Amino acid sequence: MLLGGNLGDRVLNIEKAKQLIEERAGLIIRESALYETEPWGTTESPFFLNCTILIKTLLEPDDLLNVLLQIEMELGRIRTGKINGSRTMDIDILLYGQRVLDSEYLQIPHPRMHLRKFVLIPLNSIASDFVHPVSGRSIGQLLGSCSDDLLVNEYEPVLL
Ligand code: PH2
Ligand code: MG
Ligand code: MG
Repeated sequence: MLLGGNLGDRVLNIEKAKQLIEERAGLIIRESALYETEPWGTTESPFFLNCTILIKTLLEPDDLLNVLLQIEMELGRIRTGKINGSRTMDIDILLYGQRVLDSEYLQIPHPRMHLRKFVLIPLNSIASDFVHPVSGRSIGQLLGSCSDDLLVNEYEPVLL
């Protein structure tokens, strides 16, 4: 999964999201560092913090999605209807094992993940050999051929 937000206390929101995911969806097996990332698909937003996690869950994808949407709401997400708009928390299912799913509400693998370094860099750090079920290419390979050049840097908190 990919977690990210660009409004409010970004670090705290990611910490809270991870805690709620463990309480309601399943154990976090791996997690990436936090990355500060340039907004993709919009220019007038603040930078995002993003990270990826791998979880072990008993929930089916659509039940998992409902749990994640509920957590987004509890963390103050307001859906403005703007595509790629600013938000306190967005939690996206990128992959679900080797499953491929295409419904009105949920597409797995995430259809734009291979275009975005803010996804591929954190994902590569926890699952570089994982094979994408549609393209048959590993995360490392997808990253190697991704032409996105927006900034993605490991987050270094400013200590006062
Ligand atoms: N999410 C988006 C659109 N743009 N840009 C960055 N850097 N990080 C995101 O998580 C992000 C984005 C839509 O969900
Ligand atoms: Mg998203
Ligand atoms: Mg989302």
